[in-house]
Amino acid sequence: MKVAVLMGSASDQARMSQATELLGTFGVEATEHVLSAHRTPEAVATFARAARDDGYGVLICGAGMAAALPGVVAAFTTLPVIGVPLSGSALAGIDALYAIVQMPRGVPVATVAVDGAANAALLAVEILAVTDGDLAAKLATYREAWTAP
Ligand code: RP5
Repeated sequence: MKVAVLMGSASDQARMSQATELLGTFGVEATEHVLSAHRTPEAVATFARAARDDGYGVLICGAGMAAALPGVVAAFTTLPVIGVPLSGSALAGIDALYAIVQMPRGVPVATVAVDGAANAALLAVEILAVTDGDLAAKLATYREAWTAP
């Protein structure tokens, strides 16, 4: 299954591409999309509604400031959505963190750290690895190398 890496602006790309690159090292196909909850809401809905049928297993959404993108995407799909709050605003990402992490009951978004795109990728791999033994083995190897003293 593929992973989609969505972001609210092209200005988010440098930080969100960390997720795309990390997914690639695990052999997970990842596609990047600039889609905005406030500038292109119809396109966001269209993408999210079709994502399961299009072969996606997890959707990673990075956004800064009011950061509605992850929640809006989650409203249109029951695929797991991982939100990445992005810094760069006058409030240094606290605004995006609060917006993304405080989803009301019923429509969850799993939230990682501010600028935590790499962990979003690892969490996506962990989700896909629940039903993919090869991927689980790669994760075990990665974790072993990462935590080696
Ligand atoms: C959000 O507003 C984007 O995710 C970005 O982090 C922030 C600023 O967007 P631009 O002004 O670069 O378009 O929608």
